[in-house]
Order: sequence, then C-alpha cells, then structure tokens
Amino acid sequence: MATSKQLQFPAHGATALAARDGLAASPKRLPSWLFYDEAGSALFEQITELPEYYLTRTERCIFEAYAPEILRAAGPSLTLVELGAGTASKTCILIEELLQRQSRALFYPIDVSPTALHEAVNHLGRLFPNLRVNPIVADYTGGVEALTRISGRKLVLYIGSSIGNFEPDDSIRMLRRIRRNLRPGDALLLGTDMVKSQKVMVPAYDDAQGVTCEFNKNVLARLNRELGADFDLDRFRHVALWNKRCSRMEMHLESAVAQAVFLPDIDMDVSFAAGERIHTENSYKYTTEMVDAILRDSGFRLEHTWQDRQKWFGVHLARV
Ligand code: AVJ
Repeated sequence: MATSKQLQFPAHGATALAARDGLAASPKRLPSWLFYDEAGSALFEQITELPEYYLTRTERCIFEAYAPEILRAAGPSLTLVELGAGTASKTCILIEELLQRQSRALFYPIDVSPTALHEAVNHLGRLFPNLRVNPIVADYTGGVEALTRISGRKLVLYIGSSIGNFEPDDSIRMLRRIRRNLRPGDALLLGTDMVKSQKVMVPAYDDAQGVTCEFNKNVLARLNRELGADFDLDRFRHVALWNKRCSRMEMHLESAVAQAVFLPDIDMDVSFAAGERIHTENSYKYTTEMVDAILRDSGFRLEHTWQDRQKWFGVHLARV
C-alpha cells in the first residue's frame, strides 16, 4: 500500500522546503521554528526549568512583583489576548490579579499547538471559574488577524522574549501588524530579554545537563524523522555564542568531521567540512533604548518598563 510519503516526491511540506533552502545556502542555516515539534516543545519546557535558563523564571518574578501595577497601568475592564500562549503558565499570575479587579474576564490564548491550548484551557478553567477561555489555533500571522474580531478593550501579551527570534526588521513588521489591529485604549505587554554579561547569557544557551544541546540537535532528529535523512547526531556539536555586534545569542550545529548526509525525501546530498556550521537560531537581547526604538518605529508609545533587580529581563507596556 502506498504511504502518504510516496504520494508526493520530492516532499514539499514546510520542513522539506526549509531544509532544501537552508542546507543549500552558504553559510548553512535552518529556521528556528523547526525546533518546535512535539519532542522539541517538550525539550523547551524542560529548558525553562533549568538553573541556567534565567529568562522564564525572571519574567515570572517580574509578574509576581508587579502584576497589580501592570494591570492598573493597562486600564479598566480588559480582555486578555496572548500571542504564542503555549500552556500560558506565566499568564496565571496576571489573570489572578485581573480577577481581583473585575469579577469576570475573557482570555484568548493564541498558539499553533492545539495540545498546548488544550492544556491551557483545562488548567485555567480549573483555577479560575470566572474566566472564560476562548483558545484560537493560529500562527502569528493568523493570530494577529484574529485580534480585530475580538471586541472590548484589549491587553495583548507578547511575552517570554518570543520577539527575540525575529530579525530587527521583522520584529518591527510584526509589531506594526499588531498595532494595526488594535484600537485606541488597547495596550501591548511585551517581554524582552536584556543585554547582560555573556557569563550569564552563554550558559543559558549551553546548560550543564545538555538539554539545550538536545533541543538544538532535535532539528536534525526531526529531518531524520520527517525526511528520512541520516544525520548522525553524535557527529555534530552544539555551539552557543554571543554576537556582540548584532546583540544576539546564536545557536549553531557544528559538524565535528567532514561528512556527507543524504535526505532521500527531497533527493538531496549535503556535504559538510570539518568545523562547518548550520546556523539554527538568533535570540536578540535588548537594551531599553532598543525596545523604545522598535516600539516607536512600529507606531507604539512605550509607557512603562518593569524589570527585575538585576535588570536581566524587561516587561514593557506600550500604547497604540
Ligand atoms: C522561546 C525564543 C524565548 O530564545 O531563549 C531557548 C528559545 N532557544 N533555548 C530563547 C530557546 C534556546 C527561546 N525563546
């Protein structure tokens, strides 16, 4: 019997196109969205709990310390929307505070993963009987378009340093699209990781337990699973480095030896020189001046920034 794989050759799904494009490029690259299949999403959840990965913990601390201030600044009778909500675990803190200020609330978590949204709905439903949760399955583009169909005064959450994976130009384009779909009185809460010592940043992307290494190598494992490729994961090294000039952490996969890899489903042979890298991620780190600039360039006005004591992470309230 023909499997679905045999129906189309060469494969032309998103993974196939990304691999064909990125592995033919010089220098080689693969897009960071490839991290997030089921296995990769589970690994990312594990990363958020690592001692070296300060981002999630620090942003949660900021919410815990300043939720009343944040919601007071955002204004009365709000509907919450979260872009890339995942399981919305940090959002609980803001929702709890919101329900102190108003008796009922609406929450629209938007995410590509129905599994994650399902978990969010179950968890939040149990915690907050007065919260109505309306999940929306969509990518960023679809999610931003969905904003216009949500009535009432909105607070849009774009937290977790998700914006850090965008190139500066793309981040402005993304924020502009959000802005266009908001009305006067609506607000945006943006979470960004801040520039700090590389002694702190590098270990966050190269932890002692090797979880981030496994997360990075999962893109190769994914090409093996989805495209029948024969990447030998032991012959690639996880590399995390601070690119000061571009203000970003970078992740790469470095070929330990000269080798060739075959991707049968896209009929592609790829050869690697010893030490050659595949660039898999940029994670931009901001200064408050940079945050102010991207918000201004996209038509927002930065109203307030909350930070932890060490100023490692920033949560910014912006207005249309
Ligand atoms: C999910 C984009 C915020 O850039 O820190 C974690 C992804 N990469 N470890 C980040 C990630 C390596 C993460 N973001």
